[in-house]
Amino acid sequence: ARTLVPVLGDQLSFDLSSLAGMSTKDTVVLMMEVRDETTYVRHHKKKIAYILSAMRHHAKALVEAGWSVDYVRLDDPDNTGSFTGEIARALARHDPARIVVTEPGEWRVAAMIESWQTLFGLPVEIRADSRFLCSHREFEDWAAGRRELTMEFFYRQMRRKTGLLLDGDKPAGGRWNFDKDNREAADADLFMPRPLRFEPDAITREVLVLVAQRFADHPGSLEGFDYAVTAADAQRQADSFFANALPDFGRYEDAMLLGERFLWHSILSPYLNSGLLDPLDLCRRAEAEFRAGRAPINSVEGYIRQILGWREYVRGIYWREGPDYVDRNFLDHRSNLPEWFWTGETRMQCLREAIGQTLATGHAHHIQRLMVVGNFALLAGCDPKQVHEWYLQVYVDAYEWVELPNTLGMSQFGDGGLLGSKPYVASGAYINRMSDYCGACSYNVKERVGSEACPFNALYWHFLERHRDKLGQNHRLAMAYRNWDRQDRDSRDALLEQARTFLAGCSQTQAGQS
Ligand code: FAD
Ligand code: DLZ
Ligand code: SF4
Repeated sequence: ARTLVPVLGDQLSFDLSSLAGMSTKDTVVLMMEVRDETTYVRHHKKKIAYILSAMRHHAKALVEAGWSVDYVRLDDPDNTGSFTGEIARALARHDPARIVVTEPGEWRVAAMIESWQTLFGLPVEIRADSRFLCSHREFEDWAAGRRELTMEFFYRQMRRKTGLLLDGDKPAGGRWNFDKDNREAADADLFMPRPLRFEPDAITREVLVLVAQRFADHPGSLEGFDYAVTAADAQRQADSFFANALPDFGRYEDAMLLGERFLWHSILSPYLNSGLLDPLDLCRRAEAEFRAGRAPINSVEGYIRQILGWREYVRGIYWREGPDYVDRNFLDHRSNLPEWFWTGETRMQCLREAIGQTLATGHAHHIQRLMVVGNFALLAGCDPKQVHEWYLQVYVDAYEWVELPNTLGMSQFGDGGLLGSKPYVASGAYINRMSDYCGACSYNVKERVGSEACPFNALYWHFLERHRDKLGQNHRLAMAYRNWDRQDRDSRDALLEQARTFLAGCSQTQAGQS
């Protein structure tokens, strides 16, 4: 009997659990470009182009490997615009005996898939996503009974489970974590590694035209589209990272430089999250670089920790916390995002860089997301759900399972500190230490009050003061509160007034949301 296997846009892997053990003879793979997925938030144009082009290339590769693929295009006149509508049409075309599908990456789609069995009256088998290294059950077992879900302990368990960077039962290099060695600022360097760029082929060019026509009102630009859209090209990008950037990845992991979008980062997250690359494979390759003496332990351990630790951990949190995690707002933040989140047009050079680059390319690296954009939104008291929707829209690597815990949890403290014991807030001094942005800014990072003063400075103290009831007892903030309380009343009043004036002037409209 025939089986219908829907393959979603972030399931572009050959070793997908839904295809395991299936015969190419009795299986129809269904791939669906649908309006609802392109608009449940107004995704960045490059994100839509990347996903549709990668889907079309993957369908071609599946056909070449002998699978029967039924591919529904966005501009198909009968396209119903939703996964459920397209399943209904596919059932009429193929009359299968059952549906087998790999679990999706978000609650919204999971609910849809769970409705199919009753709705269509045929068996629907939902398989675990074996591309992740930690199952839901395993995460639950790890989390059960713990007071704090500390990533570091989860990560050590994952190291033991996979055997990555272990010498016997000891961590390679003598420590589990080399983060202390990874906080250097970088100087502009002509010999900085550059990621590969991929020229759009005929399939991508056709998608670019479609996206330009249909999604003209979505944020971001299509200009200079250079993402890899096939597994082979994504592998080439990975090869280039391991050969050129991994050795200094750790050292400069938190650094930021004007005009430099990539630094020593891998820029592989879009490919990992949509299935073109495999996380365990990347971790093993990184370890091989260390074992061969080509990359130091601080870089390799740091890189593996991001994938084996953070990536798996945030996914565990997402599914454990449930569909209403998105509504948490521990600090009761209510402000709208400033309008310039959709243009990058602000006097603050650091935000201009991070947001400008994001709108141009659909990518920013971790410290830009956390300590520039996220830090600002948190200090300014922006509604964490709006912040979440912005991140989900603008980053090419953003799917809810990974984006939401990072944004609402880690960055905005919306869950009250599930992922980190204190909010990630910092004054201008941190940004100045880790970047060369402030030298190019018309604000003065050393000033605290007045029209030239860096807004982060007053906002930082304003944040602490307004949340004293919720954060005043947090021992990791004790020093910050002591520093605040030591300042004389006039200075404190001036700082609070400075912050209030800035916040009032921040154009608090909700552009881009309509
Ligand atoms: P590298 O610096 O080269 O890191 C290696 C890999 O580790 C990445 O490719 C990624 O797969 C993984 N990784 C690193 N940090 C994290 C993390 N915190 N959570 C999960 N995986 C991690 N990452 C996403 O993949 N999608 C998102 O939507 C996303 N949203 C974020 C939102 C905020 C507010 C913050 C602070 C971080 C977010 N991240 C997200 C994590 C991180 O910023 C990106 O994974 C990283 O910038 C991707 O670039 P890269 O591939 O060059 O990463
Ligand atoms: C993000 C996205 C977009 C923009 N478009 C599609 C699409 O047309 N078809 C599809 O199958 N998937 C798309 N996706 C990815 C899905 O939204 C993703 O599979 C869900 O978020 C579940 O993880
Ligand atoms: Fe950003 Fe302040 Fe530095 Fe300007 S001075 S770049 S606003 S941290």
